Amino acid sequence: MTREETKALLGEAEKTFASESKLIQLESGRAIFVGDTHGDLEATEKVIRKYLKPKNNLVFLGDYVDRGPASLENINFLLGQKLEHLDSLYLLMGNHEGHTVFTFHPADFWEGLDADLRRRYSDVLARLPLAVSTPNGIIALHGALPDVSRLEDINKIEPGSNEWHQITWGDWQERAGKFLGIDPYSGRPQFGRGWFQEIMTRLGKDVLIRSHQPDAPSIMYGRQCLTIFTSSAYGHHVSERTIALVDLKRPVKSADDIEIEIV
Ligand SMILES: [Mn+2]
Repeated sequence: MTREETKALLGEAEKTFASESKLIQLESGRAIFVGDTHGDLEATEKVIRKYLKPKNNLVFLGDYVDRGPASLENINFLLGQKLEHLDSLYLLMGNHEGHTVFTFHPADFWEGLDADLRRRYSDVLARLPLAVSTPNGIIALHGALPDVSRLEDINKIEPGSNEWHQITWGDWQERAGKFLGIDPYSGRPQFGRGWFQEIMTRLGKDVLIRSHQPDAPSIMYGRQCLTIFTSSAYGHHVSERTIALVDLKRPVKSADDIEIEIV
């Protein structure tokens, strides 16, 4: 893509995300959740080719850039697909989309851009929605649950706020407690079982689907917290690329009600 084509794509994407809610409420059909792709364009193309079709809602859980070999191609492909499939493809925000909101290393995608394009990508990606809700008990987002009193309050979360950090940067630990502090090495806020139960009760949800934390057990908290990854960029930490499929008409009470496929 030329610089002009890239800027045109970013301009259109910015308008699209500005008109989308931070909380996407799915209504019917099937939902397909895709974990971090992190520059794994091949995984993204495979998922889009197979699952982007009428009556499917395809939800990517963030972290499209950095780590893998094709970050620029991956994000540009996803943005282009989003513009063509406004009501069936959703791109949630991961921490790697918020590089200028909260800087981190390594960030090979961001550091490889010139200052002008870095600002444009960051302006556009800072507008991505934060969470997906389904009528059958699921909330999906990148990391951990935000400290909001009602689901709709997610619409008011601003990039850089405490709640934004919880969603995009938060990790879960398989132990008691609510907020367990900030990990001194990664800067990630850590949460325990008490936080999960309290916020899920407030939001009226049964199952969380998220990505972000390669060392997390794939199923936690009474089988109500599911962590998936759809990238080869994690090496030995994540051996398979998985997606989660849900029929929105059927009740979902635990991970046992969710179909997992390897792509
Ligand atoms: Mn992440």
